[in-house]
Amino acid sequence: MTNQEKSTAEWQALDSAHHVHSFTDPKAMAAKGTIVVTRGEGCWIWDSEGNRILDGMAGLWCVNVGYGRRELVEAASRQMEALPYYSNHFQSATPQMIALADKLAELTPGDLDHVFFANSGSEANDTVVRVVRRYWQLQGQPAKQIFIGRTLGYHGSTLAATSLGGMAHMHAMGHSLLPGFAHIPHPHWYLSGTALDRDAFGLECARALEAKILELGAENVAAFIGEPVQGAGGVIDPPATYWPEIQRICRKYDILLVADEVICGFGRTGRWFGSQTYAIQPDVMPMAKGLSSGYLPVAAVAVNDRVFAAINEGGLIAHGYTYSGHPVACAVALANIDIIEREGLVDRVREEIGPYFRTVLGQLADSHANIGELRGVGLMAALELVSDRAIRSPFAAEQAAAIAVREKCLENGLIARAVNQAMVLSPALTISRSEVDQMAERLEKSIDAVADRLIATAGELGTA
Ligand code: PXG
Repeated sequence: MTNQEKSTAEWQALDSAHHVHSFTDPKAMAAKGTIVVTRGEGCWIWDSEGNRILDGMAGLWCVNVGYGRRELVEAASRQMEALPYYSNHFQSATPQMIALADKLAELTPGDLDHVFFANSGSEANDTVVRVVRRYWQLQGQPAKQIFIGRTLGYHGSTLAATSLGGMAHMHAMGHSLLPGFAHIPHPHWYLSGTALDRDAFGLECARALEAKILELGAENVAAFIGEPVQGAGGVIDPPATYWPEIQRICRKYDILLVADEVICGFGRTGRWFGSQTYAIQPDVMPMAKGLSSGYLPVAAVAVNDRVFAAINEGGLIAHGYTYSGHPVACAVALANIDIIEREGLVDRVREEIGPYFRTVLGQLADSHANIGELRGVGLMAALELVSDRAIRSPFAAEQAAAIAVREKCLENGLIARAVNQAMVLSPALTISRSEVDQMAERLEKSIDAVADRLIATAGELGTA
């Protein structure tokens, strides 16, 4: 029997015996078994039972050009034949890594013209910590080491990336918050319950950065890091006033600004980078995911002339990964960027499918009593589930409303993400209008199925 011929039950038994899943509660999963995904085409995946499922998350916010792209398979195969591996350590390079660095210098805004390679967003963010601290060391300011991030920020799962992020449950696992990392509140207007309007709230949140810098001493602060739109935190799109004020404060106190583009990059927000959507000019920009549309692991950190000039003068760069700039991954990333350019996917998100996506989800949000807010930009959105939208009351936490909706979505042939009490969608940039319609229909049906039950339970529990 070949591997492909195993039954779902056999896969699931082997899975629970030997495979430790990421971001999964093993006991919660064991009861029903993992979903075994076997094939993908466009915005659709198939499971081992033959079910065809609409992937509303483009994998994990990454398959920007959709599944099943022949060009990417061919780019990988050509490169594997010519040269499957060579490194960029010790003064060597391959044409693919040089060409990709050049292309990223062209696409990124301003003078972010110098690129380090890594293999994941987490590694890219570890690189950020080492490179930024090195920069200040070379500037004769070695005390500038602290990074300021945000609550609900997500920057990856290595120790440094976990510390940059503001996920309390991740900090709690195995003492993972390192010294030298601080956090300010995230700018979530709707759930903050603030009496301020969005713009005033945006300024208030940004000024928390100034207060934190003054508390820690600017002479000790290396950088502020933020996702242009917080993705894993629940698609927290900041008020228009937020980023300009953050930028002003970083400049005033000479703090480097790091824009984590791992989710927002490569068209997701309707520009090549979220920094362009929000008019941010970062000094350092980590990116991954959409860089290769997830076909192979590859990540990059672009730094500006100022940071590079110091590093360039500083002697040996004592940093790097065996697979930094892997030639097959770089060849695939180049072919992927070529598809995004050729098919005009960034403009499509900004001008056509992004507005359509938001209109359709907006109609759902307006008409549904259990949706309090639609938020997002481009092709990323969250719908906040509420038991009573007049008073913005969430469902009781123990009901895990969003997880129940997510499971119902899967039964209804849709992958959606549940974040706290929000349903999150982030489909491939190639999604068609009719697929957007199907996504909204399946989501609505799933919310309806769950909300009736939850409200009844809430009544019994006496919670609103
Ligand atoms: N930065 C950001 C902004 C991310 O979203 C990373 C860094 C880390 O990338 P790697 O490649 O190391 O995973 C991410 C990853 C979720 C979810 O809950 C989001 C991510 C990963 C896993 C789950 O939606 N983003």
